[in-house]
Amino acid sequence: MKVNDVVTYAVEGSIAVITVNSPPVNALSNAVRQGVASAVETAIGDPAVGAMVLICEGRTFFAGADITEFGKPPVEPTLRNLQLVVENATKPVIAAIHGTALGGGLELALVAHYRIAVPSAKCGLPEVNLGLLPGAGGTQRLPRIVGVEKALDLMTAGSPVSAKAAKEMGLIDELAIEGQLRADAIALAQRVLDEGRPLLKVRDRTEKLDEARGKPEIFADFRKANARKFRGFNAPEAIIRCVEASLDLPFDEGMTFERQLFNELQADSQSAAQRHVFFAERQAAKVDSLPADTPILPIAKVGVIGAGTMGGGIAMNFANAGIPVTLVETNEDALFRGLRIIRGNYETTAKKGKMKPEDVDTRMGLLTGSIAMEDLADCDLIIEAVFEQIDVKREVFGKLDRIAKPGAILATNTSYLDIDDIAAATSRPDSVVGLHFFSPANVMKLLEVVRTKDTKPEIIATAMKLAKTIGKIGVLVGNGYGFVGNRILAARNTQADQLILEGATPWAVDKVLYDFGFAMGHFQMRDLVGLDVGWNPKTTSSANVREILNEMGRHGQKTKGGFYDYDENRKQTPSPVAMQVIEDFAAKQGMTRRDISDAEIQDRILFAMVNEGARILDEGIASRASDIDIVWITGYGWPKYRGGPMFWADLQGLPTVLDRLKALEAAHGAAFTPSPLIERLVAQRKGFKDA
Ligand code: T1G
Repeated sequence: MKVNDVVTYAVEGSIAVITVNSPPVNALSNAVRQGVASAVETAIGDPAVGAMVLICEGRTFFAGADITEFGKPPVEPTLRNLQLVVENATKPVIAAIHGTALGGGLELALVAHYRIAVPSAKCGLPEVNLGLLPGAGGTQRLPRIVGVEKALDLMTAGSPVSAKAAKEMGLIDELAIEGQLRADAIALAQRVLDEGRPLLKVRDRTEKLDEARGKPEIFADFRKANARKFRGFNAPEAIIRCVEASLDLPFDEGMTFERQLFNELQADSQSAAQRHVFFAERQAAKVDSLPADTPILPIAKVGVIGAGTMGGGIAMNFANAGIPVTLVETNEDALFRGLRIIRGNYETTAKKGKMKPEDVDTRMGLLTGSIAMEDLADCDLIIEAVFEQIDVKREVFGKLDRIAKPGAILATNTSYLDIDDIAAATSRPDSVVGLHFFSPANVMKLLEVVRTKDTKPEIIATAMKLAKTIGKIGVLVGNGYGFVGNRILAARNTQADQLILEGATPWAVDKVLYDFGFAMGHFQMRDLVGLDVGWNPKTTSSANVREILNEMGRHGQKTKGGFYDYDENRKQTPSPVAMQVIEDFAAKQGMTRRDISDAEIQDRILFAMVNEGARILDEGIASRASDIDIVWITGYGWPKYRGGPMFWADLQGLPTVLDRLKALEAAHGAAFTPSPLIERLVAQRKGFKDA
């Protein structure tokens, strides 16, 4: 019978089956919680029922609390009160898991008396990814069922474990046969009844906690081992403190402690930022301007031109997804070198246990080398990753146009060049698109999909779908200088270069960005990428500090010297040589250096980036402020707990941003001339999220 729109109740023999069907992921919304509570109470009151199964239809068991309800007034039964109904049921409750039992979904399964899952299921507590902690008893029950150390790993990693691993650690009791979860769950419920098994409550189990008692080093070692990974994030430390409480406090007091820390995290801007990122990532995959029925073209075979760092990395993405690739180079030496590097990358990954050794040959088997572009004639998609010069790109595309089959997608991996200009070298500009990968291309998640003025809808739709297929986060951007990411990086470059001439040191600038949450500072990143990227020894003229450093052979980390000096372990130290170059160059410019505060460094860099983001939005190069956030979080290491440059600006308040920009414009010129979009939004009392 229907309990409500999303929950049904049926009785098979003496087993009640409570089924939830609330697409897309059976999140524990108000309706789901109300329906399940009502059904459990019905089963308890039904004399024909001896035990009950809680199961979901659709793609997954409950995937967690309903994130869209966060911040709204609680509606009974809250998740915790629903858990009490289940945990105190006088008849056994069996949780039947498929898909991904996550967050509150797994926490609900933990108050059932037994848990069964199909082998393809996964279980996890990913709240840490939202800047939260498992707030429905996960931090108190998980250590009791899998032990303290596994609980710490599971809850701070935020990634799910397989059903097999879950069974091995005691998280679930049985594995069902794939495809017959319902039947196996009913059978388990019947066995629990027939065998008179006890109504096991996880909250009452202490054997796993006892193993950790008197071992404070577990927590000290865990904190030390993860200090770098957790740096700046509030949630992981809160989770560790809750697990410590599970040892030190009686269960109910532990629950109170968990609730207190959960509420603190939920109210914190870090969680708001990380929830923003969760939805922004999913939004970025949607192209509002494309009709839903836009055809997706089949990509059965890919061609990549250029087997260098970028071309090789790009080719790996497709081989990883099982798509055959023809990799073209100009000569055999370059081709074989490129293939050797790819094989080496795979062998390193396999040695780290991140892929099966046999997969190295499987994936290499998908790569065909060639020195003839004619071999790309049957490819559905061809990506060029050749030298970043417009003439070279145009020549390649002109040739491609004559070779590629009708309907093929012609893509360029250019970082800065005008793709309209490249497309004009072909007779099919509407089939040309930018696929801007980030180095290392087989690792970095971000893929800027660049539309030109002519790129046709099916090419855009296909490219966005392809991003997902190869495990990237695709963001559709317009064709403008530096697209989105590099254009904002250029704004940061300008301020950073200016600041070190005016009196700041590169290490002071880097520390401000590191303390803000970036994994590395600006100059450290430039040393890593290489100061000689885009530098031409033939035309260099000591026009700026970077050129001078290059002329001195200081190309960055790879030459053990750039802005920093590097030892054999690549540990960097501030370089007196680089500092002298900066001071001499500033003097030559007639500049008098001054002390510059960290606050000024941060303001000038971050507000210049925000202002550039606003210009990008105003010009339509990005269609959402949140897309810009995703670009900078996934492509450039903007700290996720700060939500991205546009989210961070909204957090400061656009009126404040506008005031600071005006002050900075007065002191430092046009880079800070407020984008008209910011002025409009302030006048309308809106934020970037409304843009
Ligand atoms: N609440 C609301 N909507 C959700 C949701 C959730 N928990 N999870 C996913 N969606 C939506 C998502 O926005 C998208 O919507 C659609 O479902 C498909 O998602 C008390 C407080 C489950 C692995 O963190 O990891 O429980 O765009 O595109 O790639 O301790 O979604 O289609 O309109 O991601 O197949 C904890 C988050 C919550 C799990 C499926 N749970 N979700 O991945 O599809 S906090 C999570 C995921 C909590 C308790 C705490 C993934 C997925 P639309 P999708 P997918």
